[in-house]
Amino acid sequence: MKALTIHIGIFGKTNVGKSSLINFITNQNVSIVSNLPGTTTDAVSKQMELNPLGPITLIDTAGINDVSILKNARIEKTYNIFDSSDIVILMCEPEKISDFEENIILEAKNRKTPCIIVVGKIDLYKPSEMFLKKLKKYTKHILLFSKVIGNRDDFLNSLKKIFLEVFPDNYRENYFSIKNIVKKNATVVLVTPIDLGAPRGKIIMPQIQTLRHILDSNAASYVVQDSEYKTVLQNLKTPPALVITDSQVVKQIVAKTPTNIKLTTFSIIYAADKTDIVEMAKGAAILNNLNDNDKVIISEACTHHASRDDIGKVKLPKWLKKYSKKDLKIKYVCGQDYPKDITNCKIIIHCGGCTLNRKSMFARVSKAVENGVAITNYGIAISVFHGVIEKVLEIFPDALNAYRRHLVNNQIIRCQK
Ligand SMILES: Nc1nc2c(ncn2[C@@H]2O[C@H](COP(=O)(O)OP(=O)(O)OP(=O)(O)O)[C@@H](O)[C@H]2O)c(=O)[nH]1
Ligand code: SF4
Ligand SMILES: [Mg+2]
Repeated sequence: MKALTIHIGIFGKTNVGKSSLINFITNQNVSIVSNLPGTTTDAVSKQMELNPLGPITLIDTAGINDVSILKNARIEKTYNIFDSSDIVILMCEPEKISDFEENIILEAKNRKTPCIIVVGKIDLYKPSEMFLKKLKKYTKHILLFSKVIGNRDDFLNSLKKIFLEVFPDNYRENYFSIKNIVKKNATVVLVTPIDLGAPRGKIIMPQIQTLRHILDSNAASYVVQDSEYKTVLQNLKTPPALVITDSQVVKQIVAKTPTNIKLTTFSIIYAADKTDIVEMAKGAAILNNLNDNDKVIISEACTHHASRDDIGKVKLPKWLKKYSKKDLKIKYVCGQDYPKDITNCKIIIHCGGCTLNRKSMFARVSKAVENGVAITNYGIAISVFHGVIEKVLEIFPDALNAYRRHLVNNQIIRCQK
C-alpha cells in the first residue's frame, strides 16, 4: 500500500529533466517528457521495489517556476508534496543554482527531510568543480545524471546507497512497536465489529497492520466480533496480554473486560505507530473545555460516500455535541483539503489517516501545533466521549500523563477566566 512506502519527491525548475529522471529510474514511460517548460502539470507517482530498501513511491512534480495561468494552483499542489516526502530530490542543471533551488533546500530543511541534489543533463554541460563545491554546502548527497549517457544500474546503485544511508535498517527503531507491550507467545484479542461501516469482505488497514505487528512479536491473535468477545475471553486459559478494540464499541468492551487486563483501540495503536500519540492525547484534553461557537474541524484524509452512520459525518458530530453540551461550529473536510487557515479553530479531530504516509500525518500534526491548535484523532476523541480515555491510554503512560496535565491546565485556565 502506497501509504507504507518511502516517498521520494522530485522537485526543481521546469524543463530540468525531472520526468526524464523518474522514467530513467523506473525504466518506464511514467511521465511525459518534452522540451516545453511546464509539461508536467499534476504530480505523477509511481511505486517500485528497490531492494533491500523495499517499496518506494517516486513523485514527479510540476516545475515550481511554472509561468502558466494555473501557476499558483500547481505550485500549491507541488508544495503539498513536500509534506509527504521522506526524501527530497532537487534537480538542477549544471552551473544553475539560484534562490529558487536554495528555497527548495530550505523547504526540505524546515521539514527535516533529507535532500539529494541531482545535477542533470551532464552530457550537454559538464558541472565545474566550483559548482559542485557550492552544492556540497547544501548537502553531502550529490549525484550527476544524464538520461543520454547514464548507466541505469550504476545510477540506481548510487541512489540506493544514499537511501540506505538515510534509512538504515534500524530507522524504524524510534517508532512505536507493539513488541514493547506484547511479548513472545502472549495472546492478544482483537475486537472488530462487522457493522454497516465495515467494508464488504474486507478487514480495514489499521487492523491488518496490527495483526502483522503482533505476528512480528511472535504473539498470537484472536480476532472476534464484539458479540463473541465475552465468550472468547472466558474460554482463554490465561488472560490476554492486551485487548485491542474498534473505537466504536470501546465503551461496551471496556465494560466487559476485567480491570487488570490491558485494553486499547486500533486508532490509538495506529496513532502511536503513525504519528505523535502524546500530542494527540494532549489535544484531546481540549474536548473537555469547549465553549459555544468554538470551531471544530473534523478532517478525513480520503473521500468516501458517507453511509447512514458514517463516523466522521454523523456519529462524531453527534457525540461531540452531546459531550460538550455546547453550540459548536463543526466543519468537515476531506481528502487533500486540509484547511490552510486553521488559526481560528479550537481543535482538529483527524481520522486515522490510513491512506497517508507517516510524514504527511506528522506534517498535519505539526501544522496544528505551530498554529496553537489542538489536534487529536477519532479513536482518542471517541474514548473521551465514552469516558474510557484513562483506560485506553494506560499502555502509553507519556500520552496519558500529557492528557492529564493538559486537562489540569485547561481547568486552571478556565478557573482564572
Ligand atoms: N541531453 C539531455 N536532455 C535531457 C536530459 N534530461 C532531460 N532532457 C531533455 O530536457 C527536456 C525536459 O525534460 P523533462 O524530463 O520533460 O523535464 P521536466 O523537468 O520534467 O520538465 P517540466 O515537466 O516541464 O517541469 C526534454 O526535452 C528532455 O528530453 C539529459 O540528461 N540530457
Ligand atoms: S484515510 Fe481516514 S477516512 Fe480514509 S479510510 Fe483511512 S482512516 Fe478512514
Ligand atoms: Mg515533467
